[in-house]
Amino acid sequence: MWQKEYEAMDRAELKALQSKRLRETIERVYNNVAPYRAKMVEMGVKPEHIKSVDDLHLLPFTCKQDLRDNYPYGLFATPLSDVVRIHATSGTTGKQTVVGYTRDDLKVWGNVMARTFAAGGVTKDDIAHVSYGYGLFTGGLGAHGGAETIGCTTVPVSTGNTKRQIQILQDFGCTFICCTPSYALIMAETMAEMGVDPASLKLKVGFFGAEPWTESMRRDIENKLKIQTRDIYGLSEMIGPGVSFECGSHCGLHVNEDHFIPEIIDPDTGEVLPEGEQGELVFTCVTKQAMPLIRYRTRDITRLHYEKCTCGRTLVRMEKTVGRSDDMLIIRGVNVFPSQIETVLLSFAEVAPYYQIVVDRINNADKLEVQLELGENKYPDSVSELEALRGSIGRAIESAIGISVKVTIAEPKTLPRFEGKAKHVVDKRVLY
Ligand code: DLL
Repeated sequence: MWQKEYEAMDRAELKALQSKRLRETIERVYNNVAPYRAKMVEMGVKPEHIKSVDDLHLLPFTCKQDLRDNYPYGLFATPLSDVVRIHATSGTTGKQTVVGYTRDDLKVWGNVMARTFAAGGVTKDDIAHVSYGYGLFTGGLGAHGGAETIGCTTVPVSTGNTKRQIQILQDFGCTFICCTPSYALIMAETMAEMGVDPASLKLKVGFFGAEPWTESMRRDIENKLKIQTRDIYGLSEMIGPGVSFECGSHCGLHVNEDHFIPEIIDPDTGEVLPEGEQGELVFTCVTKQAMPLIRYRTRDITRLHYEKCTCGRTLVRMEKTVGRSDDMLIIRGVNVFPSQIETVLLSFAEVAPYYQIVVDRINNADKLEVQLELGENKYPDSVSELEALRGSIGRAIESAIGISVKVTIAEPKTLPRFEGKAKHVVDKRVLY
């Protein structure tokens, strides 16, 4: 599944291919996606102005807000009857960011994920253990599609029940694993508790992503699980996992540029930055049928390197991302915006506008706590009433963001007050 004809393509030929695909995509979105046509008309850009990738800067940006404004299907470029799959991820409010795939899009997805796995040495004789969540999140089904495209025996384990996962690893003889890097560490810890020696497993390599992780976490996972590791990056708005992947040289993640054209911009001005500079990563989909996004602002901060890699690939390499230019938190692989929590809190008449969102990583698992105060005269008289209120706030937050939360009702006037910009998020996680 190493697709040399694309992965090691001469860069001039790659540019010609990207330019052709870009022209076709712009023509399609202009004709089929009203919000894009409106933006282009407003900027005075017509499809015929876009001759090559050098003209990308003429096109409008897309951001999460555009997906929200056109919720759920307003940015689709094909009729819904051609869309065979929907995925979704949290948006900045309670509304999800919805993405769609045609049958061909799923084929492309399977293909880019197959490249990802092949770069880690996977062949059809391997057995995949997929512990990314299956469902609206793209991790589970994305990895699943790639493993099946290669022809691997694919085990759709999904998340949770770590002891059972380890039993499956042992009994089914899985040779590679796909999950978040923090879950890999939880697995290692659980194996130690269960007295399972990782070296006795058939696992050879793991494909970890969906959240930031560092080189020291990599060493830790490799030592504890006795496997090789590969970083995999992606986002639902592009396709899911499969946007970029690491090869054995470990010198950045190769972007599947024949499908996703990257740019680096200054997050404040939107100006395209010169090669090698650090800034916000922006992608344009040039093969997506159902929902081809143009110049999508990922908010992820990184830089790009165009020199050929020692592995032979010519695909550009992006460095591990160093953070985000917005306030999105990634908790246990799930995207959470503080504003989602705030919206829930504000819907309770008893809650005062003083609250803190505390994120920590305890034994490699992300923990989320919301500390709040109640308004004056709003503290109930009985403990049972207080507990009932705490319970309903917790359930409301959980149903808004999809992950569990500990709610703490603090004593009156004990949470910090801010004179300037309020700082509601305390992220104590140390990525070592
Ligand atoms: O997290 C897709 C994915 C699933 C990637 C499984 C890799 C593995 P979203 O839920 O839309 O999609 O979140 C996208 O997650 O903009 C980054 O901020 C972050 N992210 C994803 N992969 C990495 C990574 C999936 N390898 C957002 N390193 C992105 C750092 C990552 N951050």
